[in-house]
Order: sequence, then C-alpha cells, then structure tokens
Amino acid sequence: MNRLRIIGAVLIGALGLLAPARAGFIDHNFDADPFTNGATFVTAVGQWQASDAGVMVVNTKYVSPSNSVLIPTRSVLTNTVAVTNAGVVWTDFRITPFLGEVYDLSATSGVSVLQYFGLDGYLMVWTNGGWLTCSNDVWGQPVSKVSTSAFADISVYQNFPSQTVAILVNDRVVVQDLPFLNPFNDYGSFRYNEADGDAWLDDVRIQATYDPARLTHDRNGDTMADGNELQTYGYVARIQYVGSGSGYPCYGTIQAALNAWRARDALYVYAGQYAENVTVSSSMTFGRQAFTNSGSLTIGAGMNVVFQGATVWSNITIGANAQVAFDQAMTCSNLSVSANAAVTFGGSVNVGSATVLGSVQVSGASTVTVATVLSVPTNGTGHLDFSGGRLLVTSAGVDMTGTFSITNTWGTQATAGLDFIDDFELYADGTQMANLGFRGWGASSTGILVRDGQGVANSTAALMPANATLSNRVAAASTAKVWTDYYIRPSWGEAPFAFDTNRYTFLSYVGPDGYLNVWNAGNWAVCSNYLDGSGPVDPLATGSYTRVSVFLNYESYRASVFVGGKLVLQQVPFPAGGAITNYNSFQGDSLDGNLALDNIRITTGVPSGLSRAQEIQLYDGLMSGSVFKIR
Ligand SMILES: [Ca+2]
Ligand SMILES: [Ca+2]
Ligand SMILES: [Ca+2]
Repeated sequence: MNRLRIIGAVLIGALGLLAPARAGFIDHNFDADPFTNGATFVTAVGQWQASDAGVMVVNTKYVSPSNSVLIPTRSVLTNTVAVTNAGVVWTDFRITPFLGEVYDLSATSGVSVLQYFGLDGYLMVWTNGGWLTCSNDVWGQPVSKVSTSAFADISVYQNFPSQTVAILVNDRVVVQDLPFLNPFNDYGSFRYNEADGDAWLDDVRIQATYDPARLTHDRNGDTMADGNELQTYGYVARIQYVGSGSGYPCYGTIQAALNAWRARDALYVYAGQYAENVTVSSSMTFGRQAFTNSGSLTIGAGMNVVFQGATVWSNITIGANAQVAFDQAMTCSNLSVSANAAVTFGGSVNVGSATVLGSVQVSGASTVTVATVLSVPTNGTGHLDFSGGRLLVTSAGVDMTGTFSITNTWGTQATAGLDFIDDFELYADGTQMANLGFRGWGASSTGILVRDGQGVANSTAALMPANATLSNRVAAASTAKVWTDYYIRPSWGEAPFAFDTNRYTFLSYVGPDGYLNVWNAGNWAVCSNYLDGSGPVDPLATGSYTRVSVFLNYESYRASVFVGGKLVLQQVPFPAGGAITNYNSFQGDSLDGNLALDNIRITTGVPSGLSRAQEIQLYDGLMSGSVFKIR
C-alpha cells in the first residue's frame, strides 16, 4: 500500500486535511485577495489547506492574466466545506491534471466520490468495486480526452437525499445515478491528492446550484440544458432502446426497458420479434419502428401511451381512463378497452375480437377490421367514432363509417333503444340489412341492401325487393307516447290479406291509387285529405320519397297519422286495443314491388316539421277553442 501512488485523485466527502475551520459554500477563482500570486495554504486561506508550501497560487497557467493553484508532486490540497442537511451540492472546478494510475484504494474510506484522471485521458470513477472509465457520456457518445496542457471542466452533482452522484466532464454527463461510496448526510470536503506530477486547479465552486456559465449544453435535445435537468430532475433523460440496434442503453426485452424508463425518457423499440407480456404503467411514447410481440400488452389505468410504429400483439388490455393512440397499423387477436378509456387508431387495424367499454376512435382514412364479435357495454357508454375511417366487422359483414354507438348485442338479432334514428349514411353501399342486427334491424332477405344515391336527396337508403320484410326491434322502457317518423318510396298495391290484428298497434299500406290506407276500427281508411281542411293529399309517389309520421299513444291506445308533415287521420284505435302497452318493432313488407326506406326516427319527442303535432302529443287530436275541465 502506498497512498502516494494515488495520482491526481479528487476525493469528495473526505475529512479535510489538518481539520481547518469549516465554513459554507465557496466560489473561488484565485484571482484576487487573499489568493494573490505566490500565496500558499500551509495556513488555511479561504478554507483551503495544503500539505506543504509547494501548493501555491500562480499566474503562469493561463494566456490571459488569471491565477490558478499549482498542486505539485506529492501534495494535497483540501477545502473543507461544511454544509449540513444538504439537498443537492455541486462541486464545479477546472483542472489541468497529471495523468496516471491508481493503486491505493484505502482512500475510499470516508469518501462519497473518488475519481482520478487515467493514463488514457479519461476520468476514472470508483464504483461497485471497480474503476469506471468515463470515455462515453450517458447517451453512449464518446467524450474528448482530458489533456495535461489544458483546463478541463469537471462538475460533480451530489444528491444527498438519494445518495447519488452525477459527473460532467466538459459539460458532458459521463455518469449519473452513481451511489455514494459511503453514506453522507452532509457535504464534508473537497480534496485533491497529487502524486507524480503537477496539476493546476482553478474556479472551484461548491454551491447548491450548478454554474450556468459552464453547463450550457443540451446534449439530449429536450430543450433543457443538461445541468439544469440534473438540478431539476436529478437525472438527464435518455432513450431506452430495445432490441437489435444501436443506441445506449439497449435492452433485450421491452419490459426491461420499461422498468428502466423514467419520466421524460423515450422508449425506442427496434423492429423485430418479441415474445413477452408487457405492462405499461407510465405514460410514454413508443417510438418509431414496427415490431411484433407474440405476448400481451397491458396498459395501466389512467396512462397516456402513444405507439408510433406499426405493432402486432396478442391481447391488448387498456385500463380504465387510459388514453392510447396507435399512430400506425395495429394488429391484435383481442382488444379490451376498459370503461372511460379511449383508444385512437391512426392506421389500419386488424382485431380478432374486441370488448369496448370505453371508446374507439379512428383518425385519418383508417379502417378498423374486427373479425368477430365486438361487444360493448349494456349501459351504452361504448362509443365508436369512425367519422374519419371505417369499421369492418367481417363476421357480420358490417362496413360502417361515421359516429355511432352500438349495443352490447353486436352481431346478434338485437334491438335498438329509443330514440332510434337511422339515415343509413353509416353503412357502405351494398351492406346487407340482414347484417345490421346490432342496430336493431332484421331482414328476411339478403337482397335488402343499403344503397348509395337511392335515399332522400340522393343520400343512402335501405332498398327492399319484392316479397321481403325489414324490421327494426326497439327495446324501450314503457313509454306512453312514441313517434315513428320515416320516409318511404312505395309500390302501390291492394290491401294485404288477413292478418292478426291482435299483434299490431298500427297497420297501413299504400293503395292502388297511391293513398295511404290505415286500419281503423275494422276497416281500411283512405287518407286522401288533410284533417285541417287544407285539401287533398298528393298520392305517395313511387319515384320519390314521402314522409309518413305515426303517433302512438299507449295510454289511450290510439294512433294519429301524418303524410307529408300534415295530419291525415287521428284517434285511430290500436288494432290490438289495450293488449300492447309499449313499442316493440317497426316492420315494412314489400309485397309485389319494391320499397325504399330512409330517415327513420323512432322517438319519444315530437319530430320537428310536423304541423300541429304538439296538439296530437298533448290531446291525441286536433283541438279548437278554449276548453275548461272540472272534476
Ligand atoms: Ca483563476
Ligand atoms: Ca437536456
Ligand atoms: Ca339517407
């Protein structure tokens, strides 16, 4: 053991030499009194204490007239800074070192940080029982060597609460998160041991904050100078790489990188095949390559996660209140979106099956393909917004666009709730109405199709060939008054044959003269005049749409009918009388010709645009004069 073989070593946290008076933070450039040229430190000056008189202030090391402290061979210089209950302490200094080797590690006793300048010009730091060569910064980029002929800027960041150290060499973070060699709650001293050659020390600054004139670079490009990052966050942000590619640090698994990830870090997964179950419990961005993971993805509640590359997963579970965006194509076998969570797709999506209790939104011209059943909650909060894209459910033959909610019985012969509104603009041209059971539709024939350009104002409508039946089943809580408002392009024909009047609250057909015929107390009533006396009704054209509106009152068991927005019949008894007490279904039959349907609204409120509809809603019939009732 030979302590003097410690070459150019800097010890922080050691006891001071000869225990001089302890005082607070310092900021010394040795350019002014008491550090005049030739001053020595055998007797302490400004908390500085030297081993011998060879340690002195000189003015020969700079081109510009400035003093530094010469620390010759086999000398020690110490400054004893006493800072109790330290949070963060920065030790900034400039040094022209003598490069060498270290043999004696007994000096680590009582030291929080021990470093020296190695023969190859790199800062060496003792950690984990070995010397760490600081030839790269914490982003894996090589740093310049320290020269024996020029000052190097060294900054040591000490975080006493976390007992960790970060060191910058010439404004490059070469290590961070380095544990103290020994535990300290207080800053003790700064000590420089020189053994084999001469070193010059200048601009020693031991303060609670870094020197902003020295630490100005933003090497990681997060728009905050890295010294400031250390000061603010205790570490500088990095990119956590995963897979086969360059970059530092780079992990073999996504989860390992996630575990290392800290706030403000980026996560970069290289293209490749992964096989792991991944849990994301922080908000972050996955950049920017496509990768395949045969395992599952679980995103914790409340997290905000963005995937910038195309990804393939087995199962994806998105926790409550989480927000997840897939900017590129995404494939998974099962997608589960928890309540109040939202998932946004910016690329094409292939999902084997999905459970959506939150919302799914598609941006851009994306298509979401769901192979099998998509289930959504019974409470109706499942929300699908495909206004910028399309939803394909291949098993159900569904091809939809727009904004819509779906019920929990997707893919089955389901029922719609009130208010039910469908203008058929959601569906792609050619969609079979038989496949729209999730919207309450039922069709007797695959030939009943959604067709573009066939609806009201050349919009999209449902077209029925002859001998077909189209229905919509409504499951609604018992509601006294329901309006069914729709547009039809009928065929004219004879009255239907016998039917079971006990099954219906309202029956109508379009007769051979184009008038609506309504079953009224055992007979067909021809609706050829408006009840308000405004004249005859135009026959319902076979080449254009006519609006028909039916009001059903489940308290009085009577109906009223509007054609073209005006009342044609009122107080029509339900064929079934009082046997039916709430709305069940709407059904259209095309008997010997075509029938087209558009803009159907089954609502509890009065549809707009109907003349005197409020009177019907309130009184079941047109009223005149002033009525007073006493009971
Ligand atoms: Ca100076
Ligand atoms: Ca930065
Ligand atoms: Ca339409």
